[in-house]
Amino acid sequence: MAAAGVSRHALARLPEPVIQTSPNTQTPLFPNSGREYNPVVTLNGWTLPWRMNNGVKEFHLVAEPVVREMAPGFKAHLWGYNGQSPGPTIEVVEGDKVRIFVTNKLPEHTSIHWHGQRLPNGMDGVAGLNQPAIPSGKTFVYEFTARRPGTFMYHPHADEMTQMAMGMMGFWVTHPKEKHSDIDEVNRDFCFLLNSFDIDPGSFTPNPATMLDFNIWAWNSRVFPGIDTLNVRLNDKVRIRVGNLTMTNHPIHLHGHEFHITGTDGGPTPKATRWYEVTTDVAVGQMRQIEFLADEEGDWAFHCHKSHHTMNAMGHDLANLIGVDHRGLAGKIKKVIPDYMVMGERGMSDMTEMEMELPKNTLPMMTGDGPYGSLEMGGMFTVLKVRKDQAPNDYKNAGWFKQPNGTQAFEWKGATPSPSRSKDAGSSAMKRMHPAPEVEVKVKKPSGSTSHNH
Ligand SMILES: [Cu+2]
Repeated sequence: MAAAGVSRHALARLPEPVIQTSPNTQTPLFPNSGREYNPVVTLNGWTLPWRMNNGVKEFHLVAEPVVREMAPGFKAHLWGYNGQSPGPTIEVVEGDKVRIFVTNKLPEHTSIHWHGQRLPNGMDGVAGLNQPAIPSGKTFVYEFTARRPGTFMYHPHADEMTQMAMGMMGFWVTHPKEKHSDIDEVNRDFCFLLNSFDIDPGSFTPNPATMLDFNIWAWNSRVFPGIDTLNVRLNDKVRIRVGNLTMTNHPIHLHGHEFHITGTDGGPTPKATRWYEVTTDVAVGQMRQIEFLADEEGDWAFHCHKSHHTMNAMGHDLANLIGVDHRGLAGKIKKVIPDYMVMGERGMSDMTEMEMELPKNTLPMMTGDGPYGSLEMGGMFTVLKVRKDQAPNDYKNAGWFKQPNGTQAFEWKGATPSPSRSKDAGSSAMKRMHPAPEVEVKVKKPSGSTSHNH
């Protein structure tokens, strides 16, 4: 059994599981036993407390159905650990002996794989390969030593497609036991997982059979405007750790600063191999650690660069009506088909103005008000807030940044001469062999939303 090596004494003293009910970012958990380290801050999450038992750090994870508030007004029925999806972050120190009790309160069997860790083969958590699956109602024990420092995650390796589609995952950080030449000390250390769901507008439970066509793009099972901001002090050294448990890649992009990739789930990157980036792609099953000096004050966007990943649930196959005047049409169609939705003729920002009635428990596709209007964002988007008066270890949101006079884009009130355009650019460089007739591409006429044409 996977419990091999665990004494009956230890099993008899199962630690009380700690359950979290809040989806808010919790203050960092400073260690009150074991070795010292600088704790991480889990975005819209928390770190699991432990107890020491004869020199072993003991944790208790409970796999169970949870209700996760993904943003105010939008709750999802997910599976997770200890009351939340994702589960709590586990933080240990390199060399720590760790014992994790896993209680299965799901309606089906499960297991936990400790992604990226060096450990005995029987602790790797692949059900059927390394251990029998943990049946519903049973508790298994995993024991290993956290052998290398770094950024890791955990997730089931039993009915994976269902269980990850339902939100079962968590973060793991192993802090270095001593100064490490490739691991710098930082002032702020954030972490979160990228996850995705397929939740039909108006419903609560993800479709676990979905393979690629997800419609909710989340960070730690939260979507903008529900994702907390990253609040830092001017000139803080900041680390952000990101893991990808969705089924596609995410180019994560930070505004206003350049960062180094200082580590992956394979360990810290040697300093000589680092170069500056402002976007880093996090592939499926990968983790990336980015680090930068927050030396520019302001509210800086931080998001996935796939533009449909910064949107919330939308009906699929929307008719493209850009350039088509459908004023008055949507209202008439909505009398017949109440949830009729069209892409606006001037782009999708129309839709945020249309104030369409949405099914219950559905967020608008693009939302979130800023100091200057709608941000027209959803999904994988939040803000890095750099402030000179943010106190050390204060993670509170300081509100909107007030740009100093003369440092903000403004409306030009002077004359606007029409731009001169080159009439034959291109044709002089490469002449057409057979002159083609001028063709204008026709836009599709409104024929009803194809997802609702029943
Ligand atoms: Cu993305």
